[in-house]
Amino acid sequence: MNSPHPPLFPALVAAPDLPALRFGARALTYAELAAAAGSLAASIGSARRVALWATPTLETAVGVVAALLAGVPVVPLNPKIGERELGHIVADSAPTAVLAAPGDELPAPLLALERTDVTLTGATASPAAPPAEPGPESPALIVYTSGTTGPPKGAVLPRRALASTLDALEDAWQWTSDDVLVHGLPLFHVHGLILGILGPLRRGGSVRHLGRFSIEGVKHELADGATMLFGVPTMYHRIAEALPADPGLAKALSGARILVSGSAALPVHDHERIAAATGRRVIERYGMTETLMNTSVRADGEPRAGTVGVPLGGVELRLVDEAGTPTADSREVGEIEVRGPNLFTEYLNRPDATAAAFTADGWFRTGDMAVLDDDGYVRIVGRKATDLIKSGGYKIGAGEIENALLEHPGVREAAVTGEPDDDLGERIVAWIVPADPEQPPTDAELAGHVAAQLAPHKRPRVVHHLAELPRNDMGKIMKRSLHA
Ligand code: MCA
Ligand code: AMP
Repeated sequence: MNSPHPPLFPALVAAPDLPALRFGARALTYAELAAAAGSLAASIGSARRVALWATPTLETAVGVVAALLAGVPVVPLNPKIGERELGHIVADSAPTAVLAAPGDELPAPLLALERTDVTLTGATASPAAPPAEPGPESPALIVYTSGTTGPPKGAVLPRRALASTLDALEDAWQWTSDDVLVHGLPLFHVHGLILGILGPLRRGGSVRHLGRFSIEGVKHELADGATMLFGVPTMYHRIAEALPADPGLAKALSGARILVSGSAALPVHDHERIAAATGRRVIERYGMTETLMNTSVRADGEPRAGTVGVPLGGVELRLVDEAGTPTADSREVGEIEVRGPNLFTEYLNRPDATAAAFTADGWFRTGDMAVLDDDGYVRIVGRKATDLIKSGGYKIGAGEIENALLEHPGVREAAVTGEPDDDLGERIVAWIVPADPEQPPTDAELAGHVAAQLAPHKRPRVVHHLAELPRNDMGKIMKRSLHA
């Protein structure tokens, strides 16, 4: 049957012999991927929604492609997720099945779901005719993202958003089927999964995933034919630190076609150290789970450290003041609002939050504060909500950590803030009033508690003990005075 909609991944049929995916020693061509994902798609086709145990493996890539082929919305899960956060996501997204690699041990909340193993064997047979392509508005992925308060919300991303963002990046980065991407990003967020796996597959190029980020891995792959590198600022910071003692790393980076950083701001100092050692300029792009990519420095444009470039094709961007009125002078700080085909549809089961996120005429309120250079380059200068922390490129809500800390029997009161960190951008700091000042919980115990309930990257790195939290007359915690 001919589908009225163009396929998300034309290369599955058009480029059977080309390499598609490589994770360590294991790799798939497009034909092998089409066969593995095609047969999995046939077996999950009747599912309403599937969860995906998103380990950094070939199986995760096959699982997400299969779900997209089948037109079944997929919810990627952090394999280090804690109990409370997993319970919330499973209850909220109500998947009917879970995809995992054979042998993966799944935690309790997933055991009640029908399990489908993602296998790669027998993947050399020629693919069956792919199912009809679902319509552009049908949901492709549901990606959970933190807010200032409450548990994470599921951003529903339609196929149209994936296609439009990846095609806008094709244009901005001159991204082609000849490109070979290397990265070691986690596969349960937009950056690693949508840009880092689905991006190369949409172009008909290939990706080599490192399993986990390492400088050695980056160096090896860039010296061995990889043309592009994606990373969060923490990764580029570690590269900048390693460069002086590692001429091989400088050489490998200088041979890359394009080095891209995103998920948080890359400090100008790291930009400069990398440029000085390699002669290459890292370019930044700016996105969000809800909006996919909004802006980027273009491959054919002027790289400008400290900026995230210009709006991508199809994306409208404006700055507004506190009243929501577009600023008259773009050199004044305003909140970034965006509109375009790259946007999500809604927060799952949260019409209230969805309504609050958009203006009446469809602009999405990003919460990011910026100014524009005279030629339209966007400079992000901060964030509206102080209760959102970006650590290692992960967005983390202070409220969810406070709630988890308050559940610990040794904690009477808790406040969470972010403070500058050279490596992580920001580190999570917990301020607690112990239930028993004589026997306060240890820092390691509190970090372990948060890691087990939420996720390891949400654990506090520093814990301060106070006799009481500073509060105003209304009883509200005055977080600004904590660091003082
Ligand atoms: C330490 N660990 C613990 C504990 N303490 N585990 C459990 N309980 C504890 N108490 C473990 C960690 O799990 C980890 O295990 C190891 O110790 C070290 O962890 P950590 O120090 O936290 O981090 P790291 O390994 O040094 O990671 C830095 C990183 C990482 C690699 C940069 O933060 C990262 O991958 N960031 C990427 C975030 C990202 O992709 N964001 C995109 C979302 P083990 O060693 O086993 O791992 S933003 C997005 O998508 C938007 C659209 C955008 O614009 O991109
Ligand atoms: P997330 O919700 O995890 O998708 O994170 C989205 C947020 O990351 C944005 O709202 C920005 O605050 C931040 N972000 C992403 N890319 C950049 C960048 N290149 N520079 C500064 N902040 C960024």
